[in-house]
Amino acid sequence: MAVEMLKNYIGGQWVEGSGEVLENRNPADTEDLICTFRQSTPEDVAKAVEAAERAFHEWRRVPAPIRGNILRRACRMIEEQKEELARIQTREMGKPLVETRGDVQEAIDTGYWMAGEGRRLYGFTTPSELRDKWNMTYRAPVGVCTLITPWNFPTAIPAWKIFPALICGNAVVFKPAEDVPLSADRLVRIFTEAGVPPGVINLVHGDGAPISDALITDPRVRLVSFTGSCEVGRIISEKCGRHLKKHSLEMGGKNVQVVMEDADLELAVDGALWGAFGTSGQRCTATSRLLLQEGIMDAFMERFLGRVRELKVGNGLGEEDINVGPIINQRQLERILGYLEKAREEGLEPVIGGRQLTEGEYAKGYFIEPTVFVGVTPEHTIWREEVFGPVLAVASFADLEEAIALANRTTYGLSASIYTRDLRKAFVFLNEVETGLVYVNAPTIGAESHMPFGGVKDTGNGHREASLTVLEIFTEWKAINIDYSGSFQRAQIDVVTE
Ligand code: UN1
Repeated sequence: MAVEMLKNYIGGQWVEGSGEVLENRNPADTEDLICTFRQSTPEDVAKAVEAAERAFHEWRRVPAPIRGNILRRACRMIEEQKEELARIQTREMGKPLVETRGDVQEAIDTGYWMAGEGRRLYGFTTPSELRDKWNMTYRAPVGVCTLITPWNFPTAIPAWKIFPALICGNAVVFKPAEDVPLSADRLVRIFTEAGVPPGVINLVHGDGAPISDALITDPRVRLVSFTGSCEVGRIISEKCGRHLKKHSLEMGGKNVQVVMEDADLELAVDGALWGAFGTSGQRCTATSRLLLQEGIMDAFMERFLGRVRELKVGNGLGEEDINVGPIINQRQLERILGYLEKAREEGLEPVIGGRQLTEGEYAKGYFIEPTVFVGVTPEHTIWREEVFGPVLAVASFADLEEAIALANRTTYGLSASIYTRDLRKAFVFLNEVETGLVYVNAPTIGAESHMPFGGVKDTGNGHREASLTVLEIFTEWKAINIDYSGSFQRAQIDVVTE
């Protein structure tokens, strides 16, 4: 069967990009060519922005509950196609089916939540200090939004951005990661078939760097929403800053799981295993540091390493019991191997794992063994930098105070978890740890779509996706003042004080 050549979607038309042909291959088996597509050029992006700008003015006038009906239809279609979308994801980016089904489910949950928002989008009314004057507010759309999304959640993260953007009345230019173009294609098809009008959602494929100016600095683009690395986020933020664009960034993490001596160790082992090695550690919420109280260090590590040894690494499309899929691509593989090398240069030796898997079933993919380093300190590179791979740094601590200090010894601030049976310790930790998400007796991954998602410090720039907080990103407050007194009244000046 001929390999499908994906197209961009601009102004309601499927059109080929103008740049070079790129390939989309399965990271578990690089002989599996999934589809091809063309790199978009700045001209392609400009057309998408133009189409979005034109469509925006119609779409923003569609009553929000009606926009909600269209989005609800899209949710139903995603639900119907859940298994197919999950399989596409696994083939494109490798995480096991159990996880890609969860990814699609996260998109469905977000979609229904946001479709319902069409009948809320609450503003507020408030008294005026002047007589016979009414003050009220509402949420207006921002305009054309550029959405730049990563490959690790190929349906969920685009959905986190597209659903709220559309319910609020914005039009979007969607630039998915070049590793997952097929998931993006299928998602956009669903929105169009559900009735999202032409131009309201536009899709441009390819590597972001050559088209970043077109995506970001075009005067018609009002907002950029990005999920990805800090490195790219900074570039985007600089461009947005210079051009005064609203922008929301959701970036890296160096997430910690703390285990106190009083914890349920089995539970904590389950948590660390899933947090560190789920999605092969390729989550911004992945557990990359594990802090163990001294008294349980040995007992915990014995159980934990036993379980790490049992993890099945492989092609997520194969048997259902695969726990750890491949690394997304050659570049990331090399990056992770570079961190392993660096750790060794800095005097660390893995207590388990530490190698690329290249034999047999692994020969055609990008696989790395689940890897654990013990005795890692804040001076080590793997303590400080986000590896985005199946690599866990373990250290011990004496008491809660030290655990909190160590947890906060990072420039990132996304997710943190503590395992303890002591309520007081849990509360002290959740208050003192510098992250946007905190878990008690649960792993650092697994955020729900109706809770604010995002972090502090270098993880973000002050926004929260998901839940109601995402509306702050995709709307602008309009403050309305209606003076029906018929007289000339000045605020602060013509105020009747008694
Ligand atoms: C990400 O890794 O970018 O909390 C998002 C979680 C998922 C989302 C992760 N619900 O791990």
